[in-house]
Amino acid sequence: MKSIKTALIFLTILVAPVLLRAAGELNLFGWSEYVPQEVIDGFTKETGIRVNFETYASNEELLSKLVAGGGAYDLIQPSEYTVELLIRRNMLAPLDRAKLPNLKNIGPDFLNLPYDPSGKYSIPYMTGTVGIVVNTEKVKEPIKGYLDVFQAKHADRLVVLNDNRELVTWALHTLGLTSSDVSAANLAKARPIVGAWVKLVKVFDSDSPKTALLNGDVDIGIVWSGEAAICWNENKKFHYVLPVEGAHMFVDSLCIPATAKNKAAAHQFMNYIMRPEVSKLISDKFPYTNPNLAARKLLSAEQLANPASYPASSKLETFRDIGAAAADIDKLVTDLKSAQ
Ligand code: N2P
Repeated sequence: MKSIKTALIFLTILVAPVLLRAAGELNLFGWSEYVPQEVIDGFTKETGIRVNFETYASNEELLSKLVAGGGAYDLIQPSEYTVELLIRRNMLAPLDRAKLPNLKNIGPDFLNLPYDPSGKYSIPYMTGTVGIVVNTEKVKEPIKGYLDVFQAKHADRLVVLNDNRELVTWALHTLGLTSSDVSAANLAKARPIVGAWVKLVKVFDSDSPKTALLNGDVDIGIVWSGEAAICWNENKKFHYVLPVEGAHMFVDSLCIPATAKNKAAAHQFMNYIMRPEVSKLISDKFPYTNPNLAARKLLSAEQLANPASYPASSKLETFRDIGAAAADIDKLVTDLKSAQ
């Protein structure tokens, strides 16, 4: 009897790692502060699939690592304009809809958008806006738009996203232009504006811009809405303002690179995060605008009333792929920052 028991224990020790390996792995490359560890752990617990998770803080970082990584990633999380670019370059694998029954939970307004008109390559993860957080205990005058933020009197009191496309777009908006009006002539007009702005900024941070606001290092921020929503949850003195000149509404997706080696696991993860109760966990931790309407039903009235997570609609624009001008924008901002 004892020897049978011992044999069984040995067998388990020998077989378990093989089974685990057979369950496979998933290389996830996503935005920082966006995918809760709890969700990743829940997926592994249920499926046995080990998730290797790496993060980035801009679409441009994602792109350069994707190109350099040569097949290292199975699942990525690009924003709308980057999905469009990746499709144009044939860098995404078409999705197998049969493996994604939970797509039914996503609101129709978030499906088949212009960056992926037939929804062949992407599923929406979260959406949000880029707007202004004001510490109203410190800033008494009304802040309505970018021009109110970038004032000499606010020098060294600002945190803004470390994102070149965002920065240039804000300047274009103050000129009455859209995020796609990126001709050389328009960029030349935006240049001195961005040049003056970068001098006023205390902190550039795309990972966790809330930190500088919460610890009182700065009084105003231009940040992702989920970061603003966390500030509001911490203290109601932090108000969220969508800039009057126009603001970016991003739609961040999950996509599978064409070179991915674990496409089945990637589909499994996509379907997993679209479960209402899993998607709710994402909203609990990172309060962006959840496109999953079944999950929204599980959110509290307070979560849905957070003005940064669910803002009253305003002048919003999603970015489009701008081709070669993206490199010009990168250079423009990099030059201005290093000239400081
Ligand atoms: C999460 C960043 C939000 C993504 N930290 C902006 N597209």
